[in-house]
Amino acid sequence: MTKVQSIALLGGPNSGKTTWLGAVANLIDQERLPQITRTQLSADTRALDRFVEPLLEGKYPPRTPHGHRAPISLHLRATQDDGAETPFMLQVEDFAGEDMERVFSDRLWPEAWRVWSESANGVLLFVRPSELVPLPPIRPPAESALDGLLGPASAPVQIGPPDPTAAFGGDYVPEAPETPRASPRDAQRVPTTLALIELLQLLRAQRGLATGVRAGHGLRVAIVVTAWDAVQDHKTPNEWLAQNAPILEDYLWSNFATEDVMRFGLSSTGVDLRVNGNAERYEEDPRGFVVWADEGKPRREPDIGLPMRWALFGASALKTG
Ligand SMILES: Nc1nc2c(ncn2[C@@H]2O[C@H](COP(=O)(O)OP(=O)(O)O)[C@@H](O)[C@H]2O)c(=O)[nH]1
Ligand SMILES: [Mg+2]
Repeated sequence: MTKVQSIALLGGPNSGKTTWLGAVANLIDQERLPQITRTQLSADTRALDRFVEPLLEGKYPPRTPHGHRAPISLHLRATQDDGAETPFMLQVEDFAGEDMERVFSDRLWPEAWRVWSESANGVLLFVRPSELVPLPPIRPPAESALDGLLGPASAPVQIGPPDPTAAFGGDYVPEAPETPRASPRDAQRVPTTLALIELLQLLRAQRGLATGVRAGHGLRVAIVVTAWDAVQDHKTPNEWLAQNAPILEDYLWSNFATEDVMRFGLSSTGVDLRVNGNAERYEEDPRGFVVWADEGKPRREPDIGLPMRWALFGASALKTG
């Protein structure tokens, strides 16, 4: 018997995982998700209902309380155009900030991560733009970015005549203002792109792949930029990632075959349900959409299950629609 394929959905807290799962489950139940059906009802069905119910009322599922997060596995089946049926398992895992910090500080992987990382045939990595923790800036931020944070800026120091003591009086100190120092109270969070790269490094290590080797290895990686309905100034997720996650793009380029990597923009709910009037709109038509770049041009489909089918079948999944 062939091994059941497995797709891992990973993302930090608030990256949109629960919303997507709830929306997918809702559409499957209504038989409105192209080519995807459920094969088994399991204990996870109840967990899933908790995500679906708020969506049916046009609300985002409540945040999973800390400490109650548990991995979820769904047994699904994809049916291709030729009728071939592929059963697969969708495994969903939060990577909490503190788990990620331990990975970086102690090189310790949570046991659960090892389990899915060994079996995954494909991964969906969720990134929500408003939750992106950026890399620390290389250059000091522009003065204008510090407005309000540091209080009013001091008057620019003039070099050469006129004599500064004339303008500032006897208290004038001829020194450039000090650069603010990092303090222990500053929030320390692992930058999102580094966390994603680290997860991909784990997947590669499980497969004995050295860094910088671009071998064909049967592992597809979909980077899914969520809440895409809120992204205004980029036409494709490729453009957004190139601008906001260049280090991740470099890493993907040097470690994966191009056909094994795909970028999606995903809106699980199509609109922001928190904006007036949108909840009613969503209740009438609970469809979201997916956007991807097709030879550089944006393509859009209402099929939010597409990233899953791409992870299973690759480019052939994108021909439908
Ligand atoms: N505009 C918009 N916001 C979304 C969408 N999906 C999720 N969100 C927002 O992201 C928040 C966190 O989503 P959630 O699915 O709970 O993230 P999780 O922690 O990864 O499970 C939600 O409460 C929404 O505010 C979407 O498709 N569009
Ligand atoms: Mg969640």
